[in-house]
Amino acid sequence: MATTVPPAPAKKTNRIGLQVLDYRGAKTTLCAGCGHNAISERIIDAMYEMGVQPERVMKLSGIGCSSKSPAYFMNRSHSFNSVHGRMPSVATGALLGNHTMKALGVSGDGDTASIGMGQFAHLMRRNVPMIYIIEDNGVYGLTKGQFSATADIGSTLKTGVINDLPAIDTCVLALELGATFVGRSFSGDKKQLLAMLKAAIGHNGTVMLDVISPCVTFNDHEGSTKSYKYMQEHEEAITEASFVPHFEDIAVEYDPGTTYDVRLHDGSHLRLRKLHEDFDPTNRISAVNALMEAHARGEVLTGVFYVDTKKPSFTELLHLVDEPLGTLPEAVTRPGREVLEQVMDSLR
Ligand SMILES: Cc1ncc(C[n+]2csc(CCOP(=O)(O)OP(=O)(O)O)c2C)c(N)n1
Ligand code: SF4
Ligand SMILES: [Mg+2]
Repeated sequence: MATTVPPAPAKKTNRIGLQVLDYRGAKTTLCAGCGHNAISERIIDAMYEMGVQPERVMKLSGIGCSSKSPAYFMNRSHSFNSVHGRMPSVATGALLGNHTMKALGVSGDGDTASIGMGQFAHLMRRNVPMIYIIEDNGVYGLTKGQFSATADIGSTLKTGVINDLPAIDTCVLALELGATFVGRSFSGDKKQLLAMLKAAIGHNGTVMLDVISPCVTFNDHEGSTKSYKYMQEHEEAITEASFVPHFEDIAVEYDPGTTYDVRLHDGSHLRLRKLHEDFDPTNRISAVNALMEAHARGEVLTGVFYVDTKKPSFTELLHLVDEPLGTLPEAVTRPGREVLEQVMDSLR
């Protein structure tokens, strides 16, 4: 008797026909339970769900466990693992070479707030159109757990050493320096982080996301303020982010009194429900105040703190031609002797 084999179930694909597998990378070599792995998973989900073409993405990083993580997602994308703290200048150069690419930078709290501080400041100030993620664990994980500049004062190392220097708040800094999308999340908060990453993909300007990402090997003990337990007890969300991508119908009801609707560059909508009454995510001063007040209460504020969709990005300010500089033909980029002579004549 002939047997009929049931057809294999259709593989789930996104709006550009790719499977989630097409957004994966190499198998992680980070410690099991490291917050950085959870962030890589959310990046995969966000890029897949937004239907971003992996070949149109450049992944950039510095040095650290966090900076290794781009190897563990999107292996069809372009990647550049740069020098410690120098990812911003590599990213700026790469984007000037091809501003049609989506740039995603992954850094660490050491990579950003110690050795990379100068470069970070100028990236924010220029509003370079890229997503800049700090995988923030308060320590130099790769070099075995020394305190970083984002470690809170009074926080202890496993060895009992107490941190006696104040922490740098990278979100307050990014706000002051000019980033146009600033937020903080927690690697353990899947829903919040995914919504923020999807909105980040739709923004045109610098997105600075500080994601608390516990280091299970060196900084997840009692006394650490960057541990899973501390975050579970002290996380205080200021906004609840939901997201309507540009390819979906936006007719979802919301109350304009309590929710901001931000239309992003790609036509997507970021809906921010205010959880604190007088908070305004379009006001930098309000965002800085909220962060400082929460810090004084010992809370870790999360959510999107600030969005500005009007400020021109660095590539817009430079009035770059539409065609990427990197693919312009030599005849255009090297005008030749006659043109040079005309210029010289005009100066005589
Ligand atoms: C120029 C230079 N200085 C110092 C180092 C040593 N080093 C490697 S990674 C690192 C810190 C990494 O910390 P972080 O950026 O927080 O990443 P994590 O490992 O915690 O994810 C340091 C100091 C280096 N590789 N290069
Ligand atoms: S040492 Fe810490 S930061 Fe590095 S992989 Fe392990 S848990 Fe993650
Ligand atoms: Mg670190």
